[in-house]
Amino acid sequence: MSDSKDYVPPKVWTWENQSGGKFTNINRPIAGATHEKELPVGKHPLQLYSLGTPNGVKVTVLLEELLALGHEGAEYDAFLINIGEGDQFSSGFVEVNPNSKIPALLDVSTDPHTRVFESGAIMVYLAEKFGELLPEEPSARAECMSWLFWQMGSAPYLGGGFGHFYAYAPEKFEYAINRFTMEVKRQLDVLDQNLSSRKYLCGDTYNISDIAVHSWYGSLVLRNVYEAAEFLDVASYKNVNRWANEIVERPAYKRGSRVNQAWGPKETQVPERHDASDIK
Ligand SMILES: N[C@@H](CCC(=O)N[C@@H](CS)C(=O)NCC(=O)O)C(=O)O
Repeated sequence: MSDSKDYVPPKVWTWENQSGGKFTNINRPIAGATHEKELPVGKHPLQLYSLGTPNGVKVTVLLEELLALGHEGAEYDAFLINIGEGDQFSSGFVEVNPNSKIPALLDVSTDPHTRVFESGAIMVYLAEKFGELLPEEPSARAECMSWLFWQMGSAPYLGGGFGHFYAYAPEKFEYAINRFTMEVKRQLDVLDQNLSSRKYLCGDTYNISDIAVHSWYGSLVLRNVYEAAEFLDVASYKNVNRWANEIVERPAYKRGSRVNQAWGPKETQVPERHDASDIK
């Protein structure tokens, strides 16, 4: 890799000289499976193949909310997909998600089975299947969908942009860090202004958009993600902090946010979930 200030892009990019930076070993410019391997299937209606990252946690928190609401059909097996080891490129995983990213869901209670990929699509699928946490009235539904899609469109600037260049890139590029810091602080301000007059993102009622946005921006303000709490001055977003602190007190959040976690203190990890008692 040449020094960034001397780099002149070639006429046609080729897959070589990729070095440094976290995730370099799993990045590839081609889609599809790298190896043959079936996915395991458990005993419950819903089979989740995931990892406890913000995109994964959205789904496990929603599933725990649905179970808390009494929906037995939301019982799930959560299998661990180790993206650092390339599990997302197995033939079985690619059948459920051709995009090779967690989370991926297989609903085996339908005939034929239903595959769903993209965390936002999984959330809408589950909310519609159980008639929960997604308003039916058209304008309330539009507001919920707007914040859900806001999260899906915004978080890549936070994770893939800010987080990547602030925490993971092999060098600190001032231009990239400035560009993405500007955008992430603007996003935090969008949320903060919205939450200045609303208890939850859409008003008085908690819904899937809160779960989705919380997994990224709630964690960012509460958990020193990317060790950037001071750099981003996250404490100054008072309304986001108030909302985020309230959500982490929900029992379903406490349960779901631990599923598919294979790091942190051993006693809180729940790498796989096949029964409610797996989350102590
Ligand atoms: N837009 C997708 C993003 C999913 C995503 O980026 N997942 C990451 C982990 S958070 C992943 O599986 N990365 C593996 C890879 O890039 O190979 C979603 O929301 O489901």
